Formats: sequence, C-alpha cells, structure tokens
Amino acid sequence: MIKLIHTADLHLDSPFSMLDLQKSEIRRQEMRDSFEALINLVYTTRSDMLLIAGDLFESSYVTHETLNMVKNGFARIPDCRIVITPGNHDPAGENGIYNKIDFSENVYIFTSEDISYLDFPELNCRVYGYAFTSQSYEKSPLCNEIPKDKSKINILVCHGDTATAIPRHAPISKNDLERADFDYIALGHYHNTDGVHELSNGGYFAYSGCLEGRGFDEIGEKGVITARIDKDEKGKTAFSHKFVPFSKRIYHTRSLDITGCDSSAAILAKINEFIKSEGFDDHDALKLVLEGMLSPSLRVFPQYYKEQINTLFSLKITDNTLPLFESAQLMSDPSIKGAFFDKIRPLLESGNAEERETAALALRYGLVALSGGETSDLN
Ligand SMILES: [Mn+2]
Repeated sequence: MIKLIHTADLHLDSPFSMLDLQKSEIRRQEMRDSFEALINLVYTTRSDMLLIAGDLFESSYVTHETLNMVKNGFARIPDCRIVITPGNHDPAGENGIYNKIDFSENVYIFTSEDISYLDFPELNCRVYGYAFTSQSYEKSPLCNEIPKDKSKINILVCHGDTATAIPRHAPISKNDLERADFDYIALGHYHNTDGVHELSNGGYFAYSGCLEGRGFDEIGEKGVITARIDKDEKGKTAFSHKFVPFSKRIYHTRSLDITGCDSSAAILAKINEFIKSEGFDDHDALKLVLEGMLSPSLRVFPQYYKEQINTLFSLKITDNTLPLFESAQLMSDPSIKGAFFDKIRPLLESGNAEERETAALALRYGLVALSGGETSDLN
C-alpha cells in the first residue's frame, strides 16, 4: 500500500500583480508558508510519495531565497519520494529552473518530453511522467500506447490540458486518459479541482488544483489530494482519497441585488450586511457584482464603497445595475423624457455589457439634462 500526496501549480513567487505592493508581498509569503505546511503534512502523515504535477515555480520571478526553501524543505523529508513533472511555467531544459538547484536524493524530476518511468520496487510502484521543455507542448503526451506491468501500481504525473483541444499545453482528451490505463493520473495545470474521477478501467484521475488562490478565477477552498493505493495479487486496485484544504485565503465571487436602494449610504449598508451574512472576514477576497435596478438619478460609486469597507483581505466591486427603477413612470411620461427613454431602453437590456453600460450612462446624463440639471453633478 502506498500513501501519496498530489499537488500542483504552486507557482511560487508569483507576482500577484492585481494586488497592491504590500498585499502582494503578503500573498507571496503565504505561498511560501503553504509550501512549508505541505512539507509538514508529508512528514506527519508519513507519506511515501509527493507528486508535484507541474508549475511548482513561477520561473521568471523566482528568488534564490525561495529556491533554497524548497531545496531545504525536500531535504527535511528524506523518506518521501518527491516526483516532479515540470510544467509550462517551470519547464525543464538547460536554462531551466531545475538546473539551478542541487536537490537531495529523494527528488526525481522528469526532463524529457517523451514519457518515461521511475521504478520504486520497495513500493511495488512505477511512476510515469514527462516534462514541458518550453512554454508549450503541442502534442498529446498520451498519443502512443504505454506498455505496463499490471502487477505494479502504475501512476502517471502530468501537466496537461484536458479541457480544451488547443494544442498548446499538452492537450489530453478523455479518450487519452481512458486508453492510457493507469491506476491514478495526477494532473496539474488547472488551478480549480473538480474532484477525483473514476475511469472505466477502474483507475482514477484528478486535478489537485493549486495550494493558494491567486485571483477571482481561482475561487473556493484550495488544497491537496491525499490518496492510498493498493494492488492485490490478482492485480485488483484499491483506492481511497481525501481532499485536504490548505489555503490561507479564499477567493469568492458573488452578486448582490441592490434594487430600490435610494442613496450611497443605503447601498453601502446593504453591502456591509451581505458581507456579514456570508461570514467573510480578513481571510477572504471578494469580487462583488452589484445588480438590480436603481433610480436613473442615483450614481453608483464602487471605489467609494470599497474604501469604506476594511473587514476583508481584498474587495473588488463592479457595477452591473440598470437605471430602470420605477421605469413604468418614465414609460408613461408624455414629455420628451418618455420618448428618450423609449429610444434608449432596448440598449439598456442589450446582451452586450459595454453597450448596456454606455446606454445607462447616456440615460443618466440625458434625464438630468432634460430636467434642467447640470450633467457635471454626475461626475
Ligand atoms: Mn500550467
């Protein structure tokens, strides 16, 4: 029986350019802390194997300090075999990041684009893998048949793209996964996990996702997959797994309907109430989309609300409201305002967000101007 931990896409020393300088440094440090926590998890669970399915480093930004931390971390768990497949952000090669470090003997790194394997007879296990040697890998790494010894536990660690057919990041089809016939396929490249899936041969595959989210396209809890795999004398596989949450911060995206709010204070109160009801605190980064219908005379100020709220790690607010509140009144308005509204209304409900936004702004300005007000008040 082997006990393994599957992780990927740590992207150590990622720049976090969407955050301010101080917060991006906090996140880079938290990423390094997560790596240390991963090493501790390997140690306390006495795992036989740590599989890192690519993009361990953000090669273009990685520092000596981080490289040393990784090297020392791996050396602290000499009883664990660490198997790494370089991905598109940390490709193998002469000038690659992996050539700059002298790892301890328990670290195994694939260096060729062709599939090869490592034998661990003491675990009755073979681990297959390949490497990105540049930022792209255009063929399917699983296009050829891979002969196997079925009496062993056969694992594939790979950085690849199972979701699109674009030939850029090792495109792998569902068919490839089925045909490859492994007991477990540890995938990397997609930062959100959708769980462990069973193959028709009785094997399993999964994206572990990253250890720490880096933005609002990496939402929810992040972590590693721990698994136990056993093979009996008849070649039958027993597999169990668990997702272990890791992330120090969690990214969320939510929408909030603020229909009928009649002032900035009312909008702010509604946002605060929502944040409280969701239980978000300084561990959370939130992207909030304001929706619903507001009076055309009310202007929404996302930046102002953001500045007033300091209970979260990070907050981004976007305005997707429509100035249609009480629009029945405008529709029946016999004056030029009614005619103006009639003209602009189809654009307010357009499928194109940019068109909607422009129309909403035009309506606000138009109505103020037609009521004899100063459009400069709207800025
Ligand atoms: Mn990648």
